[in-house]
Amino acid sequence: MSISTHPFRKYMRHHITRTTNCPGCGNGIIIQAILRSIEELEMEMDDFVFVSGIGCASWIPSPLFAADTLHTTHGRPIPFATGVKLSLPEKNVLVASGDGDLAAIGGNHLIHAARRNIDLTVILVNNGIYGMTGGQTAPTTPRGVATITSPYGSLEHAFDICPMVVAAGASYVARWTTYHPRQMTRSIKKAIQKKGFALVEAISQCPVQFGRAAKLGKAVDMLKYYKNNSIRIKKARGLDEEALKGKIVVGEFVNVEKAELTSELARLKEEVMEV
Ligand SMILES: Cc1ncc(C[n+]2csc(CCOP(=O)(O)OP(=O)(O)O)c2C)c(N)n1
Ligand code: SF4
Ligand SMILES: [Mg+2]
Repeated sequence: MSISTHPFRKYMRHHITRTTNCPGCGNGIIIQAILRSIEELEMEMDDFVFVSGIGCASWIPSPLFAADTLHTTHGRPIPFATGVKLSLPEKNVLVASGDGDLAAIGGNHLIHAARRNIDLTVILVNNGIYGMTGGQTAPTTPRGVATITSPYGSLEHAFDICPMVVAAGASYVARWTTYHPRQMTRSIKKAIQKKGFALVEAISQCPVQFGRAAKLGKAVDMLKYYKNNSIRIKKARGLDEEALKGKIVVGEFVNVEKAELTSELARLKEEVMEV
């Protein structure tokens, strides 16, 4: 389907006629999941401010979406988003960015935003690599996988993003792969509606950098890999480390209600003004 006849064309800027993604990139599936969530929630693009950093995944909202978008510096979308949310608390602030952007250079911002439980929605696109800059090892690259900077296989242990963000204090955390677009959409809708820090980790294929280096084949082979190696969190909870080796645990990791920063600030402001 061409971009001009796509049912979500109405959500895209008119001067954009082509995508920045390579053929087979998972980013297209994630773009659809975000836009479908907005459509199914019957929300408007004006209800949102979209924020991204630098990397292939950072092109998801900007310049594609016909909305207020902030394409910021590498690793810093969450600080920018925090500033937007504090000054415009009525807006839904949605960050869409890569694993390198949010969990490597931006890792501290990620855990501290979760700790503060500020009302942001974060779509963390995890392709296990620095895609845009040529395929270097990321903190999310699975141990043993070869990349351009670890040709004999990465010796490092990878971050397990979802449990890390749960431990930091987020209100909503879920993980799906691009093989699970419906489930991903349901989680993005919940993340948007959650009053608090909400993160959806989208495991996504980068056939050009990751797939080639890890010898996982083309995009379809990577989707089949996700299908065959994903395991629901409920089932995973009963299994030991050995049984979970190589598996992608998918589902909801946490969904709780707790005090949120912008509401707490508004409450405090009222209390102080009354004195
Ligand atoms: C301060 C700074 N350091 C490094 C870079 C180079 N750089 C740009 S994007 C990127 C990594 C992108 O990886 P990721 O966030 O995973 O996005 P992907 O391309 O994989 O979607 C790097 C290292 C930069 N632009 N700025
Ligand atoms: S390099 Fe990888 S992540 Fe970047 S657009 Fe191409 S396939 Fe997608
Ligand atoms: Mg990446």
